[in-house]
Amino acid sequence: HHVQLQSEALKEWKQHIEPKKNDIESIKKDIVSHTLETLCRNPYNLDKMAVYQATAHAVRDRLLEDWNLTQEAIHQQNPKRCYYLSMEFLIGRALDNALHCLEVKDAYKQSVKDLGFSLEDLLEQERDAALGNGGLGRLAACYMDAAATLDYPTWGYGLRYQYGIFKQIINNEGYQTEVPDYWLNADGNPWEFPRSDIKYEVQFYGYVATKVNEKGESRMSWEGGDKVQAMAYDVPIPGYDTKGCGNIRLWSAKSLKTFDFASFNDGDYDRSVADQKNAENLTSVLYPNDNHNVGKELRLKQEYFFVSASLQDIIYRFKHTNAAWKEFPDKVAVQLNDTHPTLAIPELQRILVDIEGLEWDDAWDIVTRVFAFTNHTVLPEALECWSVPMMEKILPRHMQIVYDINLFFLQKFEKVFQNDRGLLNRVSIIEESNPQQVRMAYLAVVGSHTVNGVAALHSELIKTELFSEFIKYYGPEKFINITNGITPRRWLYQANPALRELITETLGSKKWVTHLDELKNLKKYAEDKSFQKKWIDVKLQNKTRLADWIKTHLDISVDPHALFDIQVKRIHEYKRQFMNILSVIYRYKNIQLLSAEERKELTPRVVIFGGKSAPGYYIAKMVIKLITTVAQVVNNDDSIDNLLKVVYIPDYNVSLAEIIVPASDISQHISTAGTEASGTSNMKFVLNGGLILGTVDGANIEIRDEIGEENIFMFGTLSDKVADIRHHQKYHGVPMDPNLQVVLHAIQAGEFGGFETASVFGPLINTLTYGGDYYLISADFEQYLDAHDKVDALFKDKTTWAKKSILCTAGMGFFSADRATREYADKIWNLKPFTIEKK
Ligand code: CBF
Repeated sequence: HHVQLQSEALKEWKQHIEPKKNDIESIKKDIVSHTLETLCRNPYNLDKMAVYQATAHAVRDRLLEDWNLTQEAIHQQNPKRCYYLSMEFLIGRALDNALHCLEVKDAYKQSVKDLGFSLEDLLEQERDAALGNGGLGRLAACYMDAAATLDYPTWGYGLRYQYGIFKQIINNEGYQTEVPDYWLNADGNPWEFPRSDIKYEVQFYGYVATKVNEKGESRMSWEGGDKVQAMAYDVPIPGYDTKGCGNIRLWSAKSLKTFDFASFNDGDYDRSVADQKNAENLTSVLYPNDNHNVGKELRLKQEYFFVSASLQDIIYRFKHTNAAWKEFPDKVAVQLNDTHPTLAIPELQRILVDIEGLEWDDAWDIVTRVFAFTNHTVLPEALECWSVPMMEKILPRHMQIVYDINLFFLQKFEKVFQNDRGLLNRVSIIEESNPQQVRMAYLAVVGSHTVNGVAALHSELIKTELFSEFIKYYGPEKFINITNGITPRRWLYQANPALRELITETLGSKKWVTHLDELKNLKKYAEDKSFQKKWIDVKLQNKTRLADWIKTHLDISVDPHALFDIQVKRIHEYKRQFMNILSVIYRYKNIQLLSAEERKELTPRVVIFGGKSAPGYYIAKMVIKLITTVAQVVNNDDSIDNLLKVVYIPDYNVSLAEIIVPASDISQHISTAGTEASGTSNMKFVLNGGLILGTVDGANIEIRDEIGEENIFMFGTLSDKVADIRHHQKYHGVPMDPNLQVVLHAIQAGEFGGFETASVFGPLINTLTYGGDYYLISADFEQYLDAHDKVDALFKDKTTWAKKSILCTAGMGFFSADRATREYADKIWNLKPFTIEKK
């Protein structure tokens, strides 16, 4: 119930809105006043955290000006809006990003310096907002950046987890252990705004009754059960080169029940607060699984809580415009980031039919014109299914609605494909297992107008495999491809200042920051000796920055002139970090055999790994243990003349990626073909002039097409051959590659950590032998080693390497998140930018 101010009072308010000034004196004043007044600290009890907080508050005030302007502009122009529903937003740090977007970094640097601090030190105080697992969550963050930059009226909706993705610690024995990431620590989070006026009730459990509405019609009604409150927190997302500012609205669960005085008086204090805690537990923690669905009840409740609050908010805003329901799809687009928010489909149908009194078909027409669904994976273990009994218990009315959606869909389907029960079974939203399961991906397909994959190959696989039966009914038009993109702001402009300056100076403007295609103009310098020299120097600076980090944090010395070979991403069998470390062992054993003369010919390598395993993923954790064990042996072997180093960077996150990505010579993206939907770190590395060693999978393929096949090292089985090889291996055993055999023997013989440790690796090695080598490590090993040889050889030719590196960056225009977001806006959302001043 917000108050609308009348003209006189409104005029009065507006007169007192004073824009922040960009001069250093004003900035210092802002920082000092936040120190004294917001934080209640003074110059005698300061620390870096306090000054970081004060600086963050000062910057956020500026962002808020843009945020308010943006809301006002959108309110007045009343355009169609898009809502991006995502259970994950892997945002990372905000301060540096905001300083760049507002183009005030230099002024702040100077101000902070005058006040006795270094801005670089302050930036390090900030905790990452790590509300995501990996690619999917980071993609959502990149798209919010692009939408804000392009002035699209787009908001993100998500959950405000109190604990983001866990912090990874590598213990003394080289195993991953997990500690909670309480990112909202005692110092508070200056980048969020609690909206205590924006709260909704969310219902669970209960039963379904029939009720007669005002029009005398009989309607279903969801009664009883529990209620939890959702409270909004807004996170402003700065746009670059615009006064527009985006928003991610995150929901936090609060109890609706007040303190239970009866139990308190009985002396049962614990019970009296239990309800409160129970409700708040709902948004306590992010499930730490990437590409893996575990089917936990609390997760289902999180998903419903999320979509219920978001839809109530979206509908509240829509109703404010006094438009009729039939206009809803012209005013609202909702993108489902994977199946996680799919319950929004039956939820909107429920609201329209049960509460708003629309007829089923009219409601369904609205629903299917509002939603669109992005699929991010074809891995069977990642596809969400919810058990029907669990759904019936937690969401009894939704379960009925899903049955009806399914029934009507199957009836129509059957009209086209008569007498094919098998086919009907295969496309049914309900899987006839015991217990029955709701196939969320099918529900998402049936309830959306458009389904997109995230890279060309992946979108093709969706059509030919995952949803092939649906194409027969809907036709191919419903299924499109939008290749992922990354934001050039964070992943080049901010993370790589040296390259940013060189590119800007060479191209003569900063236009590339918002028009990434401009990078193509670097091509003409690819063979220019003096430009190559500058380019090589930038890379060396970035490698030195990473080498310093490794020395300071891990006490390992690495030579920045060695070839930096990096694989950082979630640890997963399909991503094949196992194959990488096996090849490192092969390299190590070869070096041992080389003469002094031969060693002179060898390119020294630093192999860098990083990434988290899901806490319950045993094999992935073994891979980490193998890498850290090999690192221990190799790094302490003085006999190999520093020709090889192996580094495991613990707790890989967005902030570390900003240091790691610009420092690669080669990065590895070596998933079994057909398993990695897209990958986005591949784009980040190539944008920063790193070459790729990759399989013919995901976005690697399109990167190759854009930068030229001569500028990428590709190898391995093609996706259309994978099934045959698997089939063959299943029935005839795995033909073991001879070099791989040698490596496995070395592990089994205790060369890494002794016999006891070797036995720990037994189950891991078994995945290749008795396990049938599902991910084709043996089948690809020879080609993989050959590709490594080619990398070694080319790295000796500095000029050719530099040329290829320049052509890599120059060819990456297509992979901007701006292009991808525009494609969503044009092909799916039918969304136009709103009008707002440029900076
Ligand atoms: O589309 C973004 C990314 O999503 C995943 O991380 C995912 O499904 N969780 C995929 O595994 C990536 O390939 C993809 O780039």
